[in-house]
Amino acid sequence: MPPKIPESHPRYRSLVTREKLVQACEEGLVAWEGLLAHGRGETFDYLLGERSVPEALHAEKAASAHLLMAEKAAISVNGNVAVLAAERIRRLLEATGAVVEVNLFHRTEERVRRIADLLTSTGIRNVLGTHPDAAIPGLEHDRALCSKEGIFGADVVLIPLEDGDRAEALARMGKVVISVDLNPLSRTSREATIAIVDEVSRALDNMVEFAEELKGRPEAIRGAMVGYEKGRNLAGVLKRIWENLETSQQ
Ligand code: PTJ
Repeated sequence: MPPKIPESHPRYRSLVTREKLVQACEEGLVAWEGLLAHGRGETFDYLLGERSVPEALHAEKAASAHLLMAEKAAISVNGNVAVLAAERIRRLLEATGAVVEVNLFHRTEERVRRIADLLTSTGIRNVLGTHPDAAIPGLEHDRALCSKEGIFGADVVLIPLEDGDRAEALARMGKVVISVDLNPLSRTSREATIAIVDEVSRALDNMVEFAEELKGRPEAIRGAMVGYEKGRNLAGVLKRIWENLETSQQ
């Protein structure tokens, strides 16, 4: 058993999240590399003040609008996302009508099955990814594997905590690619159509709220879609980081 973290610790939530991921690694749900990815994410979250900045909310609203307007939307889930936000994924699926697919960078059949089981345990039906029948063109290796019914056939894909290479390959397929990545400089953020720079749990909570607010309101949906401009949005995020660093020196 890991040592119990006292609730009085000022970084209690962050420490509990770390413990959760370490334990999930030991149980074979999260890849060990997922811990490195989490550490990188935490750094950027510090720099952003550990909150959903206005640019993130703007991108999240646009993303929810795209998910609602999609002919077929798919949400890609990896080890980190399943452990941090399985329940939120379920709520977003219900709010948008998207499908979910387990899609791993460090793919093993065992881990795909465990993650699918975790998603199913939240009440999600039809978790895709356990029987891939297609491959993302231009990617070597098992990380290209996906399902026709899910990511391969979707016109809009949500890819939280994605590798840049795969984000680029999905964009090349002509899909609307929505990333969630705390690093505004990552290749994933650069390659996505909509780049959400926010912590994944907060981002999904906000997206559920926006989807519920926008549902059945085509004018508002269109407004959210056209009101987003990625370059301007990412520049705003970087400016905010810069300003936070400057004020922390005072
Ligand atoms: O489960 P697998 O095998 O599919 O592997 C998943 C990881 C995340 C290990 C894999 O996709 C990977 O190596 O990703 P990268 O290339 O390290 O990118 C992950 C990105 O997510 C980094 O840019 C981090 O800043 C960001 N990130 C990490 N934790 C969070 C995050 N963004 C939002 N919320 C987080 N909690």
